[in-house]
Amino acid sequence: MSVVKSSLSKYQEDKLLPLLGHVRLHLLYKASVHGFTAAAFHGRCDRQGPTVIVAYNAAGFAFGAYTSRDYTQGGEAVHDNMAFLYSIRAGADKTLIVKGISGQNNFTDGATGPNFGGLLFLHEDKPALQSNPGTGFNFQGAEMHGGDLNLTELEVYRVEALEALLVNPWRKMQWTAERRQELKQSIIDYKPDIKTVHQARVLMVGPVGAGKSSFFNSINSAFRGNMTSQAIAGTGGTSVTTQFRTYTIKAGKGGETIPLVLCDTMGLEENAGLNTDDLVNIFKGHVIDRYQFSTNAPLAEDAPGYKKQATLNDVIHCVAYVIDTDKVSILSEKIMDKLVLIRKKANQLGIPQIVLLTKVDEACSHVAGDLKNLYRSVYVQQKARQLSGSLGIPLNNMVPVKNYCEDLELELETDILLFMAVEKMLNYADNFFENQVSHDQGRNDVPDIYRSND
Ligand SMILES: Nc1nc2c(ncn2[C@@H]2O[C@H](COP(=O)(O)OP(=O)(O)OP(=O)(O)O)[C@@H](O)[C@H]2O)c(=O)[nH]1
Ligand SMILES: [Mg+2]
Repeated sequence: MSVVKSSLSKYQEDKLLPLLGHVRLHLLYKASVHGFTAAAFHGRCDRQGPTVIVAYNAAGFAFGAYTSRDYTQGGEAVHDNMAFLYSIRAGADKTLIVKGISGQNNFTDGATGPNFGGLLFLHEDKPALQSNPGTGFNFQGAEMHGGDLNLTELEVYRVEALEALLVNPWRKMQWTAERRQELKQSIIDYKPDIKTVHQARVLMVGPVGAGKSSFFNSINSAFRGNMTSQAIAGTGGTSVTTQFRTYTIKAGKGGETIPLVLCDTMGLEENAGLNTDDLVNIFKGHVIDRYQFSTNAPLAEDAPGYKKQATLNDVIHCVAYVIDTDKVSILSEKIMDKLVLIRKKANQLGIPQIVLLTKVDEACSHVAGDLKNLYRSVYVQQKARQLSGSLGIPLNNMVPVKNYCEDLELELETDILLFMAVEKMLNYADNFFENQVSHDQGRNDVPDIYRSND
């Protein structure tokens, strides 16, 4: 995915930032990239906390609105005494700032484009503005936008307080080359607790575009020592991955295979995507590599892709839910229901589960600037806590990572986070093996619970 670039000029940024205090701006939405529609705006900007809109027109104005409140599409008229409109124009003496009219509401939290009464952006899902001075805010149209109601661009930024870094990180980290080497070696040396099992099989499950395939590519790159992109990753309306894939990884080109198999699945969607019955088949080791998922019907027992005699080598030993950090607050009810159901099935089979919180670089500008800020980012910690609460997975099973996507070279910090995620997966796979203690060590067949059809 190409990085979405801000259209703010240095001049405009220098004028805008002082209006907002000691803050950093994080671009959430850019209409020319994500679409000039209310739905595209809400999809990226709902529940993001304080935001500022920047609209641009051909008359040379950069203008918009700040609110300290969330967009939620709750349909309410919102009073926000922090909200204001502003306009920046090169050559103008000073920036125009317009506070709300006392006693009036400042915006309507509906499903339309952002509606600040006096200014309604994305009018009729077009690059257009509706200007109604006197509604909520009093201003002269000529001063605000020069009377040009066609937008050449519209951006929304999350306004992040610069203090939003914890003094004490919530996880202690060592960002050294020795630590990277130690983690890498411990993974290479890993041996499952059951003699007949040679590799830990970890399954990645999560919404479309969360970064499942990229995680495998990143781990593969970190072990090989150079960038690889064996799994197809990218963005589409629906899941880019349509086959079940089981990937092995080599420690260096031509090196030994590491004791981890990463299984990649099709993304979860509200009404389509990965079928939860197929997932249970995968948990139980019945699905072969390259099985083409069908969203209509799960794999039938008599189909060619169905492996009848699954052994402990074939079953899943740990599940990793892969979730985009920035999307935690906007996971739909249907996706949450699916995740809860998957979690229930995994619990029934005694499979330990962790969460990979991806795209931490996109989620927080402090982290984008320096990955070492990861465990000091208040935003990332909040998202981890929020997801931990809603899925009922303890906070210490939340593992934030950054995948290699646009990078040309490996980075120490990225590698360390990736290796830590794998270390966690292997520790949890061990818990799975420990749960099989009553199982005869010399045997390789699955526990009885795997034979029931629940
Ligand atoms: N900035 C950033 N981008 C990421 C990260 N992980 C993935 N991406 C991007 O997100 C997009 C989707 O990544 P994929 O790995 O294809 O996601 P997926 O979960 O396999 O998606 P489906 O197969 O469609 O379900 C790609 O454009 C990646 O480059 C990350 O950690 N940081
Ligand atoms: Mg994929």
